[in-house]
Amino acid sequence: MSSAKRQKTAKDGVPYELVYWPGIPGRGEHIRLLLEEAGAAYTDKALQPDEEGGGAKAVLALIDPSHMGDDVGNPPILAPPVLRHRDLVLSQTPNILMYLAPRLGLAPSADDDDVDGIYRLNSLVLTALDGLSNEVHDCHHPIAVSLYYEDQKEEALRRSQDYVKNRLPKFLGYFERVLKSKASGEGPWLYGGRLTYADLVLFHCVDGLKFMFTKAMEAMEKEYKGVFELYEAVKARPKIKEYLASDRRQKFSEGIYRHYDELDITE
Ligand SMILES: N[C@@H](CCC(=O)N[C@@H](CS)C(=O)NCC(=O)O)C(=O)O
Repeated sequence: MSSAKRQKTAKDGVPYELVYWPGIPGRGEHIRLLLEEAGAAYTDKALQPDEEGGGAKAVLALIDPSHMGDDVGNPPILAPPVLRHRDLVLSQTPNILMYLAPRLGLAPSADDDDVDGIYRLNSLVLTALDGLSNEVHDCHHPIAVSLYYEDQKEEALRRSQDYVKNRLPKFLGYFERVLKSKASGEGPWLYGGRLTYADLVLFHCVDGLKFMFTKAMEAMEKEYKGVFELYEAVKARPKIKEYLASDRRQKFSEGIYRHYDELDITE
């Protein structure tokens, strides 16, 4: 389906709207993956042209310093991704995911027996985003976000070397341990023996890392078997598979996960 607006039935009937930078999967991708797996109705502003109020224009309107939030209690926004649902305007990726996941059946909800499950899942998600997303961005921008990669190449290489040697194995090893824990339950999933949004988050992190640190990730496949099995299991899910092959899925380029040959190191 090529349309930016998908009209599958949302569980509560109100479509979601994602506002994020066009041209990269970025942090917005974590949100897309939940919506896609659940078959939820949503509009992806990144896929709409600027002239129709989409694309970068939608983001810029929200983060403009003159934007003062609104009368229904939504504060101004500093950075995307942003989720709009009914009159709620939310920022911060893990916050948005926590809002969506129980509604989309990808985390225990308040009515479930596992009332604390969502907080346990949030621990896993925040850990994945710390080590396998935020720190990855620091690998190509170790000095300053406001500088070009070309202005910090030497430091980026040093940072990447340390990341691949120490941090990447630490975080992949942690998730391998989670997968072996009793809490993970049966099957390839991180928590409770069923697919949750934490699995989708880890999937996207691994996908991005495979793009950026291709050689290192290949070398780690044997050691962190469970993590890569989870990756393949998510990739094979029918709705995710269809989404990944569609033109709704944007290619990795100049976002968090970037491929620079000189940073594609083993150890
Ligand atoms: N912790 C925030 C980070 C948001 C963020 O850094 N967004 C990026 C795009 S992925 C951005 O546009 N940042 C602008 C800025 O930091 O000035 C989240 O998880 O949503």
